Amino acid sequence: MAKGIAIIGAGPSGMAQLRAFQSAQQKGADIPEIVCFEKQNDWGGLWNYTWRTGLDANGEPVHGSMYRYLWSNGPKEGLEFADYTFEAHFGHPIASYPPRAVLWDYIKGRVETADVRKWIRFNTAARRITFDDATETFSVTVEDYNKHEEYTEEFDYVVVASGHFSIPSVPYFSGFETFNGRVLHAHDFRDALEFKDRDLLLIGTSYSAEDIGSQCWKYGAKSLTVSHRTAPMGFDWPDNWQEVPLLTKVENNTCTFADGTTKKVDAIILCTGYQHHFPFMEEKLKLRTNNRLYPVDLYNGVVWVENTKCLYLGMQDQWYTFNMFDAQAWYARDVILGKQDLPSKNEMYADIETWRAEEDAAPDDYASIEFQGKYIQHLIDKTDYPSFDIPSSNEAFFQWKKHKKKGIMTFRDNGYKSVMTGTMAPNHHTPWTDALDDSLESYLKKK
Ligand code: FAD
Ligand code: NA7
Repeated sequence: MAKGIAIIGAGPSGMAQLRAFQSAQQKGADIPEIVCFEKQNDWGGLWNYTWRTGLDANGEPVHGSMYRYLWSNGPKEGLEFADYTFEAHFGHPIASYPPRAVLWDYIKGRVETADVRKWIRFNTAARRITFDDATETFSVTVEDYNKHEEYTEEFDYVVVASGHFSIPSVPYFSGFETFNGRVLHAHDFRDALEFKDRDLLLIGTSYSAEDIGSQCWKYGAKSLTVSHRTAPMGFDWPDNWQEVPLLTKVENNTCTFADGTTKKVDAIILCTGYQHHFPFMEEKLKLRTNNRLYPVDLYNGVVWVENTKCLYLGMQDQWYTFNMFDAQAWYARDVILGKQDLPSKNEMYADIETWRAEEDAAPDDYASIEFQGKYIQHLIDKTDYPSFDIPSSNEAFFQWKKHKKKGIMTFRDNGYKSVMTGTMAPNHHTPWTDALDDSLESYLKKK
């Protein structure tokens, strides 16, 4: 059995790993020493909101990409923990699209109950992780900001759970350097009120563009123009919202698009996605992938094929989130505890290719959701993580997609049935467009 495990990051994926080990321990298993290094001063990863942008108090790149007024962009019924339900946490059923603070409270509740905070060293950033083939151990060098010291410890296993929606992909467009307004990436967006009464250009057509645009619309932006590289989103946008082809240049405040049309704007938000970025991993351990459902080089989406003592959690593009991280964490735990057989390198690479080919063949989002559901089922079948009805869970996502198509500003007013408890979510007391207070207290108020 392994002597020591280093976990990098105490976001939802790292927290799932801590809970997975604690669950085994609770059932009587001997577990190795666990040390989780977290560069922030609290847990929750992206759900731990920060007002900061740029560098944090320690000069670290700010991890947070979440913003005020963020409400879940998918139904909570698709992410519910199988071992800790929303109803158990809040004491009563709640509506289906909770704001950030409510989801943060939920994910914290489980690990507080599990009493695993003692395994985390906060304010401690991973700096350099290397593997010595002779001793078969990892050297993990970290910086402790409380003590102002750097130190190195040896571990048998490393689990990287540092997230991949934090380091922005930032394209350049001609004229940016002389634009008379603010150009920012979604990573640095915090408060929609900054753009009240402003004309706004967003670039990109995925979650960030859709949701940041919707927030800004809700909080009073004058107009929204969304520029696409591949295809428009095509929702039933409000009258002051238009979709245009790709930006070609900016002159003063005037933006020109590929079809020759122009628009004067006050600010430009680049909703152009994020990079998988692991500067602390030595090259032979470093995951290099784009954002997709089945990244390269990870067997079962988790185990680094070239060194199976190194594992990555949460590196997939995400329909499912929290319960997928759980399925991965339970599996990773059992790999570390020696309870999972790993095939040869060639077989692992061949298996990865089979999954990736299936991902590539998925004709639409519905098939992609089913693909991720199948992946989760595949992992759950290997461990004692409580099984849940994945087809019904997929169905919650299908309904969500349909509700978005029907009304992009009203989809959050719908409710779905919990796959874990069978309870139907109540409607929220206020339609999303009118609900300006995103606090936990306001959300949990009964009608
Ligand atoms: P993260 O949450 O990113 O956590 C990683 C942790 O690692 C952080 O605490 C970080 O400080 C730490 N870390 C990083 N580098 C180091 C280092 N060198 N040393 C030590 N610690 C380190 N998902 C949903 O289910 N619903 C949503 O509505 C939703 N909205 C989203 C909105 C935005 C704007 C973004 C960016 C993502 C959203 N997500 C949403 C997806 C989100 O990725 C997951 O919910 C979840 O936060 C991923 O968890 P994680 O632990 O893998 O990564
Ligand atoms: P995504 O989902 O990775 O999407 C990135 C978007 O940015 C996508 O529409 C891309 O267009 C677009 N993009 C990327 N590069 C460019 C350039 N150079 N020019 C124009 N457009 C570009 O990132 P998000 O931030 O939206 O979502 C990430 C997570 O945050 C997500 O899981 C949510 O939960 C919240 P493409 O379609 O490739 O042409």
